[in-house]
Amino acid sequence: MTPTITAFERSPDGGKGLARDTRVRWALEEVGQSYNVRLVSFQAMKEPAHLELHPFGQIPTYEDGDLVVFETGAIVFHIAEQNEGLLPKDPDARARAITWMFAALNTVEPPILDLTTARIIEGDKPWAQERLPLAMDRARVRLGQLSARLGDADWLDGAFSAGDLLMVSVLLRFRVTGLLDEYPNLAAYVARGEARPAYQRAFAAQLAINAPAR
Ligand code: GTB
Repeated sequence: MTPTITAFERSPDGGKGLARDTRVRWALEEVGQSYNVRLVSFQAMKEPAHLELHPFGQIPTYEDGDLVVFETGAIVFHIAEQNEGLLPKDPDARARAITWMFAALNTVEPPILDLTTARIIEGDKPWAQERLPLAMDRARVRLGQLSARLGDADWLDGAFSAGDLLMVSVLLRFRVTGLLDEYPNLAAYVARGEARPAYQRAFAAQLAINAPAR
């Protein structure tokens, strides 16, 4: 059966690919799985029909027959488990790739979320100017550690995996802050991810929906 994912009816980023449906599209493209997209408005996301799929009223969701999965980590993991190409077969290499999936979402994504809160959501608060440099420095610590581990390797642990897919997706959100440019190997790593044909197809698909009207 062809799975259906949900995405913003119109993403606030205007098609930069930063909303989280892009990483799910990318995973589906990597494994060659076609998919349908159901677009939801901010209002519809909070209504009972969508809350039945996603208890927190967010996108993306993934439906395949009776199965409903939410949380991008779980969705990408499910896609990787059901198909070849995103997780190594060797059990130890597979465990390490899954470790990088968790690291991307649990250790590297939180500082960018914190930074987004400081820059945008609470950017007009009186304390914002004091808080921002602290959030930037916390992000630098994580990026520095990741940069040291990646070194001059192409991917985090051998061949490209779901761990890289999630890590690149998370790092892309740092680009607007300028922080990525401070770590040339991370900037090159992200560029390698973006150059993958599967990423390009995923990006184009979300852009087709979200590009601002001329
Ligand atoms: N942990 C969940 C996951 O990984 O699936 C987080 C899901 C999530 O935050 N979804 C967001 C959402 O539905 C969309 S992606 N938000 C609506 C709500 O909570 O009411 C977050 C996002 C939104 C916009 C941009 N942007 O404009 O750049 C980037 C990322």
